[in-house]
This record gives sequence, C-alpha cells and structure tokens, in this order.
Amino acid sequence: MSHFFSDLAPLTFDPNADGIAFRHYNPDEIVLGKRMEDHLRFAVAYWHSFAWPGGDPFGGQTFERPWFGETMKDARLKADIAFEMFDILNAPFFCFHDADIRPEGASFAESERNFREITDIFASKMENHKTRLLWGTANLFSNRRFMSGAASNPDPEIFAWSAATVKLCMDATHALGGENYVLWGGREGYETLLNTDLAQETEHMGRFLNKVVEYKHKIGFKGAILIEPKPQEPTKHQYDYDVATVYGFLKRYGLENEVQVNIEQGHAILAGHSFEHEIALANTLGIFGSIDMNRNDYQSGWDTDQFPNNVPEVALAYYEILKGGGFTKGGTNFDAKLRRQSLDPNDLIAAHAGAMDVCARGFKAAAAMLEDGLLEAERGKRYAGWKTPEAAKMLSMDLESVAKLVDVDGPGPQPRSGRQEILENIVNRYV
Ligand code: XLS
Ligand code: NI
Ligand code: NI
Repeated sequence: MSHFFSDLAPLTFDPNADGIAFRHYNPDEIVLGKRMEDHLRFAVAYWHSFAWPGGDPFGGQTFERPWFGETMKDARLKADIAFEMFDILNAPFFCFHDADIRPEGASFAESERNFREITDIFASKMENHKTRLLWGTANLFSNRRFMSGAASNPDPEIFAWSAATVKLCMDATHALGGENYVLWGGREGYETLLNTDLAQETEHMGRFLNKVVEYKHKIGFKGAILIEPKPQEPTKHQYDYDVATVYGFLKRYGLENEVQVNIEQGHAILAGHSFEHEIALANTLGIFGSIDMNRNDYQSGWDTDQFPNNVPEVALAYYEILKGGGFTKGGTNFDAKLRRQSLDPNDLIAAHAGAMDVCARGFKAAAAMLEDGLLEAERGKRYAGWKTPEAAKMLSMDLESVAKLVDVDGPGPQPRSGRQEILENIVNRYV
C-alpha cells in the first residue's frame, strides 16, 4: 500500500453516509433488466487523474504527487496508486495513453521498453483487481515531434513513427483485453491553409486508418476501433470535426462498418451541437461506440474537461444511448480533470464518486422515461401520418408521381403543434 489515499475505504452505495460514498450509483441495482454497473461501464482516465499536473495557460503545476517525475520508479508508483484508486472507486474500467503511463525514452526503443514494463505491471495487477481496460490509445499530440500532426504530418518520418506508436498501443490494448481502441486526432488538422495541403493530409489519414483496421484483423483484436471527433483545439481546423464529418470520412475510405465513434460531451458543445444530438446521429448512422462524459464550461468555449454535474443533460444523453440499445463494447469514460485548486487526494475520489452519482441519476431518469414511453408515444403521434400505406409508398415513387398526389383545389395541409414545451415538461417529471 502506498498510503496516498490512506484513510479511504472502498466506496459503497450508502445514501445516508457522512463522507464520500455513492448516494445514487448502486452497481448492483437492476435497471431495465441489467445491473447498473453493466449499463454504465464507468472508466477512469489515467491521464487526467495521474499524469496532469494542474497547469493552465497562465501557470504550471499545482498538484504535488509522489509519483511526479520522469523515472521508471515514478511510473511504477503511479501504477500502484492508480490501481488503489480504481479499487476505492470500485471502477469497472480504466483508459490510458502510452505517454500517461511511462517516461519518454531517448529513443523509440527505450520508450517501448518503458511502456511494456508498465503494461506488464498492469497485466499482473489485473489478475487480482477487478478493473478492466475500456480502451487504450496513443498520445500523438503532446510531444513536439507531433506539432504538425501524426498521420497528417507533412514529414513521412512522423507518419511512420505514428504508425509504430499506434501498433505498439494496439498490441498492448489487445494483450490487456481492452474492449476498444481509440484514435483522437489531437493535431490532425491545420493552423493555416497557407502551409497545408489539405487533400494530401486527409488522404494520408484515410490510408492510415485503413492500416489500423487491417492490423486489428491481423492480430485478431475483437474490440472496436473508435474515432473521437473534436472540431478544434489544439488545431484551428480539426479534420474529425464532429460525428457527421467523421461519417463522411469513413464512407470515403470504406470504413463505415469498421470504425465507430467515441463521443465526448465537451467536444459536441465545441462543435455547436448538443451531446444527445451527436449520440442520436451516431446511432442513426450505425457508428455509435462509446462516450467521454466530461463537460465544458459553457462560457469559456474551451475543452475544460470538467466532471459531469448536470443531471438533466446527462439524462438526455443516456436516453439516446438506451434508445440505441445501450453500450455493447463502449462505456462511460470520465475524460475529466480536477480544477487546479483541488489539491487533495480526496478531491480525486470525490470528483469520480460525484460524477458516478450524477450519471446514475441521469441514467435512472432516462430508463424511466423510456419505460414509461410518454416521449416515444408523443414522437409516434407526430409521425403517425407515415404509417399509412399511401404515405409510405411515396418514398419509392418518382417526383412527378408524388406531385400528383396533392389535392390542388383544397386548402392544403394544416400545421400541427410541435408541443416542445409539453415534452420538456414531461422530461422535467423525471429529472
Ligand atoms: C482531448 C481528448 C482526449 C481523448 C483521448 O480533447 O478528449 O483526451 O479522449 O486522446
Ligand atoms: Ni476532450
Ligand atoms: Ni476525450
């Protein structure tokens, strides 16, 4: 034991507890025929919890952690404390990038050795801890070599370095039984068209993704390959802007049945969408995979990665997820970080416990809304006209034939209320 979280026992469901506990998240509670833990599939993000020093654009490190440092000893201690936290949180999953878990070496080979030593430690820890791997990923954006992108970098050596890094991270994800592999194109985009060949860069990204999918099949990785859309930040224009853009990209490269999306709440907001819009669209297009449940500050317009705390918003997101049949391989990853003044070890635990409770409340509300069926009944009524055979037939008729169906002498169709306020009032009964 490291004693970093010295006085904290594993959290349990206890609505009347004095201190930190789950007040709404009861892993064993059956909702819609399944344990809540199996529905929500919470994951802790290694990077924000253990590798982020608390900096912002105006100031550096605020956190003091005994594992901060660039040695393998630090990396091993970090892994010990990470699994201690997973145990305290009773976390079913975690997620990591290569760069979160190991110090960068002086060469690719040294970085790889460092990485493998820690993933071997993960493998042995996972034999006697419950926490599984939701997804692995490669950090192809922090190191300065990636400043102009990874797969889309004008320098072919960086393309190769990125391929080697993704291969290594896919191998580790596969070996650890990961359920997904994520690609977030952190710097796959551009700052100015003046120095950018957009056609070549997007072509390279398409080729790269094809290689990733081929490799997945070659090694027999059964997890899902996920792209995480984001419109901007760090680059001015990011190629994986939103779900719709990613779908167009996948279609262009014939990958729409191979790759799905990991949708982040904050990224949806940055793209000018709601979270539930992105989820609903991904379900419609058949590419929904997983979520990063971290919210943005609505004023700052920045990816502030805050833990979720808005039950009505979370409820609408889970409503769409449940309507799509719920998670299969995906889950709820907290790609969320503390505020930089939250220095104490307990803040890390409280942040996750609170987020799990917020999600549980939203999820239970979503399940009840779906079970009661009021919203779906209203939606059904709105589209009822299409239930008639004559209406359905129109979809396969040509334009002239459809035009002939209009009663040209009558008063024309009469508009009907969209009843938005009534629907919002219904939602409010649950949240
Ligand atoms: C950054 C992204 C990142 C991905 C994983 O905005 O959310 O954290 O989830 O690379
Ligand atoms: Ni993000
Ligand atoms: Ni994310």
